[in-house]
Amino acid sequence: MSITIHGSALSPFTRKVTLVALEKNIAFESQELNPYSPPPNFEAMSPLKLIPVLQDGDYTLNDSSAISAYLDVAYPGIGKELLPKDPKTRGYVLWIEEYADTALFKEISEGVFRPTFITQLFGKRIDTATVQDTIANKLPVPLGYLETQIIGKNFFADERLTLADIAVYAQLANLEHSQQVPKTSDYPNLMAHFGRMKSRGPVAELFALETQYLNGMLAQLKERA
Ligand SMILES: N[C@@H](CCC(=O)N[C@@H](CS)C(=O)NCC(=O)O)C(=O)O
Repeated sequence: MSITIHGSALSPFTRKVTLVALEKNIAFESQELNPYSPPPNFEAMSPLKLIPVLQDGDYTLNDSSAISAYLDVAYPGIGKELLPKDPKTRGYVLWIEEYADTALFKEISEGVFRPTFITQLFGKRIDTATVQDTIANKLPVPLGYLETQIIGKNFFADERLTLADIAVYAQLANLEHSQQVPKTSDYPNLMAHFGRMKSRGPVAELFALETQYLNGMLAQLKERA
């Protein structure tokens, strides 16, 4: 079977499933799919017209949470289990994943990443006012909540890497690409967790590739200007 992850390097949900595959040592290839200039068959492939999309042989699956859960059980022997079996721990991991996918994604994507980069793709200027308002007034809410959840722990659950850690990192990485990493003094435990995630081999390698992709995109925009 060959596995393909269709998505885009700077999409946090693509990053989440890519890291799940990397951390579990599952062989896969990445296929660039830009949802803003999609292929003609995109809706058939992704009914919500969102990335990522997983292709495992003739099996197609949408949604990063569904894909992560699928990979965790479809390839059990290969790497570590990212969704714990204990019901309460598993429930908590899924909650933190959902919180990151919803609350962090909303503020980071709409309030920081899009106004910084996606606007430029559409020929508009960086929307500094939105970025500043998000950083000062909106982002502190989810960051503050996650800080309370990681105090005194190395990982969100089970004293080991789970999907919760990957999901939170996957969103926070776009703050780093936007050069808007929160101050360590404001969120010491969450930022320490972010630092530990960044120092993992697969995470660091992927971040380097993402940076290359972003630099290429910015160089193209400069040429166009
Ligand atoms: N719940 C979905 C969310 C996926 C999502 O929002 N993907 C974004 C990219 S990060 C997208 O495809 N956006 C395209 C659009 O909004 O048109 C998941 O977890 O996969």
